[in-house]
Amino acid sequence: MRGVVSCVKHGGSPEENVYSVVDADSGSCRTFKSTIVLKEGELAEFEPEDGIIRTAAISFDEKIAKGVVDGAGASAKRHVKNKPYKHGQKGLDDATTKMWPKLSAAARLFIRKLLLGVPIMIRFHNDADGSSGAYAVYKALEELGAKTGIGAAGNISWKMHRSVAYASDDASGDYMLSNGYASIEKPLLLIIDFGTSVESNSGIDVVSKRFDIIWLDHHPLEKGFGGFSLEHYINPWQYGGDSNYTAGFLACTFARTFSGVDVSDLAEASFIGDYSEYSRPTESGRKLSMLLDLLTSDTSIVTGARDSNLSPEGINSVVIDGKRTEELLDYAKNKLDEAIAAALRSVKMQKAGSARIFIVDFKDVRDDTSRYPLPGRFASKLLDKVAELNPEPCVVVLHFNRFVSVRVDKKIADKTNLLGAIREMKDAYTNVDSGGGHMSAGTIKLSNDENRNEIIRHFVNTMKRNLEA
Ligand SMILES: [Mn+2]
Repeated sequence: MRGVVSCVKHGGSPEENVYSVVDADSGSCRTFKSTIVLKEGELAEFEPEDGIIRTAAISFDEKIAKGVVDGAGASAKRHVKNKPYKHGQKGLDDATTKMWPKLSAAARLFIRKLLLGVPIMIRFHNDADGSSGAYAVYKALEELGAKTGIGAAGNISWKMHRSVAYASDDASGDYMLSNGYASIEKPLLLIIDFGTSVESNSGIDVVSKRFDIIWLDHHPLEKGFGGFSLEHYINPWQYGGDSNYTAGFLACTFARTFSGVDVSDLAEASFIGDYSEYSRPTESGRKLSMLLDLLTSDTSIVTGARDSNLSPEGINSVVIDGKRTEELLDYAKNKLDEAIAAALRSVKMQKAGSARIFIVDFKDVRDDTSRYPLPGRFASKLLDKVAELNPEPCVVVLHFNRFVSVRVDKKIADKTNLLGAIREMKDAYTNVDSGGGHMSAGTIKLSNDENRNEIIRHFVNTMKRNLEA
């Protein structure tokens, strides 16, 4: 049979190369080893049932190569649904309908890359929201593969991302990874649930020519962010929605453009994880959210190693094991209860107009032997707790080494103007080097901690001034 080499994954030596070959007649993509060295775009003869290419009439036929790419494009189109998915909540569905042309265009690109065996890199934020989105895409791909065989030869890599910015280091890593491949089309980068901070601009600069990029996000639109100029940048804020339309839900919707897989629990897990007003908690959604929160905080539970990468496959291995899941949920609950009790013992409170600001040093909360809970997400849970105990609207400021995490009761989010206060700190101090987030959740990161206490004091006073105005 005859096919076009669509992607070469370079091994340590040429014999270890893995070739993705698209059958010129059927359009299906498979991987082969080869006894001769081939280049992307070349025609190869191969035996259908053999995993090795031995005889290859190597040539380059532009017409056949173009036919293969066009065929993948046409096939991708057939796999993407025209009719917008409906969740049954107006705010969500209105935004989904407006976004659908963008989402389905992105999905057509995604499926085409998949059909061609071109490298796909998927980065997702390491929280319940980002990981539920990645897991939904994973499940959709599994279903698509089982039904059609598409993606079996996929060069897909997953990377859990521990920050809200796509820094130039991250981009260099992706760039280097892509150097391990040669393909007839650009590789694809899919980003799920990163922020819109300008700190990502340098990373975007590094990869924007090298990759086609699909960027699914739901953070407020920050001025100067370079991601907006990407062709496949999709954010509900641009379509009448807001942060309550979670990135996890957006990725679930993206997955639904080409798959009928049931990801409703994952959508709910993302709503719970990001405190979305669209949350209609179910028992299974609640459990999944807590489990994803735990696994993305402490990867050693899945991989055995701290700070290691976590893939949706790893998440899936736990989710399908009911007994292990229950044990882990108990463990998470105990850890969280201990941390809340410790925080309530050490918290400092300040009055700010009719609101209250609670300041906590995370060192008093969790020891360093464990990764769970992580400070940012713990700040959200602590806000829930202090809101339960206080009739006044509350703000939580939690600091941990060079990080300051803030959570604000939604009722006073406008008045607190958290994002404005963060910007003020950036302007006032040279060592405040990243920060941002949502109106009711944000983080400041310091490049060094020489004037840490002064910055925290100034920051709290700024929010206090806003609240008292
Ligand atoms: Mn999110």
